[in-house]
Amino acid sequence: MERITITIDEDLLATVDGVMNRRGYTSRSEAIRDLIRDGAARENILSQAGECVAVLDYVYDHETRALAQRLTHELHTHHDLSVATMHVHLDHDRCLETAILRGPAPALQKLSDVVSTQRGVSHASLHIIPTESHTHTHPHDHSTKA
Ligand code: NI
Repeated sequence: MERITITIDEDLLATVDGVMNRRGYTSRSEAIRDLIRDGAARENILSQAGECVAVLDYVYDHETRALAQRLTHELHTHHDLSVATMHVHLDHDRCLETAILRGPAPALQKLSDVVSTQRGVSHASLHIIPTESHTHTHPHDHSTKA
C-alpha cells in the first residue's frame, strides 16, 4: 500500500466521517478506500463492452403532464434493453418504478440518463451488474487497516 496526501474540503470530510460512523469503519483511510473502490467499479463497468444486467429505480409524479406516457414510451423505444418493470403506487402523487434492463453498459447508462433527467422524475439510481466478464477489481480485503 502507498501513502498519499489529499486535500479535502470540510463538508466532504464530514460526509466521509458520516459514512465512517454509519458503516462502522475503524479508520478514515478504510472508508475513503471503499468509497474510491465504489467509484472505480462504476467507471470500470461503464468501460466494459460485454452484456450487463441493470436495475434502474426512480420515483415520479404521475400528475406531471404526460410523464408516465413519456417514460413508457422510452422503455418501448428501447424494448431490446428492457426486461421488466415493477410499478408501485407510492402515495397519492408519486409512483416508484424498478426497471430490470439488459444490454451493453453504455446503452443502459444512456437509457437511465434519458429517464432520470425527465422533469418530475427523482431519486433515480442505476445499478449495473456485469454478466459476462468476471474480472474482479474490488478485492474486499478488509484485513489490512491503515
Ligand atoms: Ni402509480
